[in-house]
Amino acid sequence: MALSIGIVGLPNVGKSTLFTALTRKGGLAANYPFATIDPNVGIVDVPDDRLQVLADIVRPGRIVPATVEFVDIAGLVRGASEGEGLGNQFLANIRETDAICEVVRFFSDPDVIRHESSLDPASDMDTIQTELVLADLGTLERAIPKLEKETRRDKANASRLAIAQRLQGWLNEGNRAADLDMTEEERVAAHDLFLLTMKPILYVANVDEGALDAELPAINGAEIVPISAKVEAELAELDPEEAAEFLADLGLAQSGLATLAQAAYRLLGLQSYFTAGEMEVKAWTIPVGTKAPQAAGVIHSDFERGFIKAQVCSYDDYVALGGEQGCKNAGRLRMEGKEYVVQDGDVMHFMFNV
Ligand SMILES: Nc1nc2c(ncn2[C@@H]2O[C@H](COP(=O)(O)OP(=O)(O)OP(=O)(O)O)[C@@H](O)[C@H]2O)c(=O)[nH]1
Ligand SMILES: [Mg+2]
Repeated sequence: MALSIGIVGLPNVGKSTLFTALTRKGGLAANYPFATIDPNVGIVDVPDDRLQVLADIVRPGRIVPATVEFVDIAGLVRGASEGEGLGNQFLANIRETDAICEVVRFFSDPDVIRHESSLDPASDMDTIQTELVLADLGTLERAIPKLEKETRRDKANASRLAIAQRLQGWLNEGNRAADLDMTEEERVAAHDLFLLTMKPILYVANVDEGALDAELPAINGAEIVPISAKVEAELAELDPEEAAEFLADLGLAQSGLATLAQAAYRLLGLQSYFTAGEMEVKAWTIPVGTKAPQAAGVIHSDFERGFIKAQVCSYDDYVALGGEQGCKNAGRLRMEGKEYVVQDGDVMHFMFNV
């Protein structure tokens, strides 16, 4: 299952421009079929230069990158929870995503009209936070009576009700659900409420072309990734060589989309390991700290259930020693068991028995 990210922001800040650039890029990428489930959902490759390096060694039939699913929705405005603008019904489309990416307008183009509730980045971010919090309060208002009923029927539900009530108080003070002090167990219960402010959030500053290399100060304590949606839209039209040239002209090492995908990985504490064979070289997404059996389970639940051991080569060794045989000859091919914590870039081969 691909990691999924919902895009939010005020109207006219460049959400759809960025989304279109993202998905067009995905459409061009070599092997993953760009799957549009509906017009507002796009699956995008996570750029990772290491895949090509591995492919140059293994010469596989294909390269399969990790993917991220982006969901584009209409702009939120101040008062959306009370039906202003298009209201906030479409927030339902992003309730089940893993994270939220908020696009904030930094570009100056006077031809692009600012929505009346848009002033400057800091206040725009406050507006969106308020609307997300209000949407969550609406969710809780519907969930709590149900949980009360369930608790009357079965006392085992009391803890779920209690965390919902605590969250309600916390959100009423304007806070994000994720910032509430919760036990691991409460977090799991809270997760079932599908609150938007429970999700990790990533801020994208949609900046002017000329401001791409400028350092952005943290706003409201949040790290913010500068991207030009306009540049990304142009890049998405180019073939790879032209795109590289264009990026070089702008003084950039990689596209904003690559930066965005990487930032999402970092935010969510994710990393990749690889499988490399004749058929394919493939990146698999796992949370940092995942042990070998669970990492195997990302490929197939049987791999986890019947896990015996994993043959592991670090990415650096694999590349330096020219592949699996080279690692073996140099004694750098390791056999690891159930407790092995998979490292970013590990080239893995699982042995299992079901
Ligand atoms: N100059 C400039 N214009 C941009 C940039 N990004 C988007 N625009 C323009 O801003 C307008 C709105 O862009 P959209 O991507 O449709 O904005 P949106 O956030 O999806 O808006 P809603 O769907 O209405 O909420 C379009 O005319 C874009 O061409 C940018 O980086 N620079
Ligand atoms: Mg849009």
